[in-house]
Amino acid sequence: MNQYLNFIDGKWCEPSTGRYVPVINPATGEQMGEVAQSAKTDVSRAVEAAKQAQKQWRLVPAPERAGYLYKVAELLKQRKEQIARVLTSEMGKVISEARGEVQEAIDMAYYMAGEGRRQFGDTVPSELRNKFAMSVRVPVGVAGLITPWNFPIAIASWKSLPALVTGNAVIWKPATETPATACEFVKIYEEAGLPKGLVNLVNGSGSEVGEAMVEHPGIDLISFTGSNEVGRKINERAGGLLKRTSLEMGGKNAVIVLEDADLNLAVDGILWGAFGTSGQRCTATSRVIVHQDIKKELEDKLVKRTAALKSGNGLDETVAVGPVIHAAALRRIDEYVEIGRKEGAKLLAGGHVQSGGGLENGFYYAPTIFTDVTPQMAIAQEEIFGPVVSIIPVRSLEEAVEVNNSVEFGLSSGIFTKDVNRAFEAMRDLDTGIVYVNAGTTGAEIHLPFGGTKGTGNGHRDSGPAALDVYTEWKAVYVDFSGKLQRAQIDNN
Ligand code: UN1
Repeated sequence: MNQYLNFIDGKWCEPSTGRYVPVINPATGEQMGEVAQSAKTDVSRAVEAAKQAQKQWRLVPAPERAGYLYKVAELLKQRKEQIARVLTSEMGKVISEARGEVQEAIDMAYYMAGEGRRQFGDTVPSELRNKFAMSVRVPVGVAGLITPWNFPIAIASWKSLPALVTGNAVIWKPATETPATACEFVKIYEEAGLPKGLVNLVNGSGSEVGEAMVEHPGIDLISFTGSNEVGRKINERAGGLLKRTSLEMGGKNAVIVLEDADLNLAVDGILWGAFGTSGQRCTATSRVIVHQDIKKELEDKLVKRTAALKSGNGLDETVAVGPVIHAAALRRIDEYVEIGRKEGAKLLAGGHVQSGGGLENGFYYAPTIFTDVTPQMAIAQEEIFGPVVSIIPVRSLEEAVEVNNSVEFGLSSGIFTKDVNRAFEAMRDLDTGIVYVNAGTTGAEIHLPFGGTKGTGNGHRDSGPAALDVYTEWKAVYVDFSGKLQRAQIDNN
C-alpha cells in the first residue's frame, strides 16, 4: 500500500495524528494508497522549518536560486511520462492531457528560473540633487499554498516556483484526492538539492490543515485555487488578519459562435473546452452562445461528434473522456442535469451516469449537451465542473457579449468569427481575464497572467510576470549622496 506522507524540514514524516484516508483511482474505484491527515501541530512544525530556511534563502542571489529551478525543470522533463501516469491514475484525466499538464509545470520551471535574472524594479531620477531613487522586489516570507485536484502539478508549479525564485519559503497543502502527484513534485524539489525546510508538504483536510495555515501568524500569504465557497472564507479570515491572499476560483466560461464562424473549427474548440478533462477545468467551456441563424447546424455537428467520444480509463490512449473525480462529483453533476431538465432546457446528448462496458466501478458521466437554454437558468449561471455544456441562442454580437458578462464569474471566454472588427470589439467588451479568438476557453500559456474578473478572483494572477506581485513586496530605496539633509517637497520647491 502506498503511503503519502508529509515532507517537513527536509524529511518525509508521518502526520502527528497517525491518521490516513484512502486515495481512490477514479477510473476503477480501486484504492491506490492512503494519504496523511495532518493537524495544526504539523503546520506549526512546517512553519518553524520554513521560517528558518527562508532567513538564509532570501540572501541567496536570485540567479543562484534560479539554478535550483533549472534543475527542477530538467528533472520534471526526465520524469514527464512517469508523473503523467501517476497523475492520470489518481485524478482521472486522459494521459495526453496529463502529459500536457506536466509540460505546463516544465514550462513554468524554465520560465520562473529565467525570472532569477529579471525581477526588474524601477530606477527613477530623484527630485533632489545627488540622490538616487529605485524600487526593488523583496520576498514576503513564508507562502502558504492550497491547491486543487484538477491540475495537481501545474497549479502547484504556478505557485511554488515564483514563490521560491523571489526568495520565499513554501508550505503546500495539496488536495486530498491527489497526493501522489504532490509527492512526485516534492521529491523533485528534494533531489534538486533545495535547502531543507524551504519546501514543506503538509497533507490533510481544508478544515484542519487549510484553516491552520490561514490562521498561523508565521504564514505571510495564502495563495489558493479552488471553490468560491472556500475562497470566500479564506478571504474573510485572512482579511481580518491583514494577510495577503491570492484567490483563483470558479468560472462559467462561454464560447461565442457568430454566424460567419468556421463551424467545424468552432465544434473542435467547443468539444475540447467542454469535455476535455471531463469538464473539470476552471476554464472549461460551460456555455455556447450561438447566433440563431447557425444554431441548428452547430447543434447537429456537436451532437454527431459527441456521440463518437469514447469514455474510459485515461491510461488507454484511445479514450477521449476520462472519469470525474469521485462519486460525490458524479452526483452533483447529475443533480445539475436534473435541474436543467426541470428548467425546461432541451437535452441533446448525454444526461446520465455511464456504467457498463467496463465503466461500472469508476465515476463516469456521459458528455452532455443542453440547448434552448436561457441566460438566467441555473445551468447557465452556476459552475457545474463536469462534462455539461449549455447552448444559448442570441441575435447579435452585442447580445452575446451581454449574455457572456451576465454571470458572477469572469475567467475565460472565446469567440469564433472571421470578422476582425467584431473580434476586436469582443476582445474589448468580454469581461473575463482571458479571451480567445477562434479557440475554445482552455489552454492558457504560462507566460501570461492566469486569472479572472468578478467572482473568479480577488485581483491577483497566477503565472506570467504578474505572479511575482503575489510573492513580493515593493521596497522603495533612496540613497542621498549629497552629504547634507535634503528635504523632499520642501528644498526643491
Ligand atoms: C484550471 O482549470 O484550473 O488554461 C487550470 C487551461 C490550463 C490550466 C487550467 N492551462 O485550461
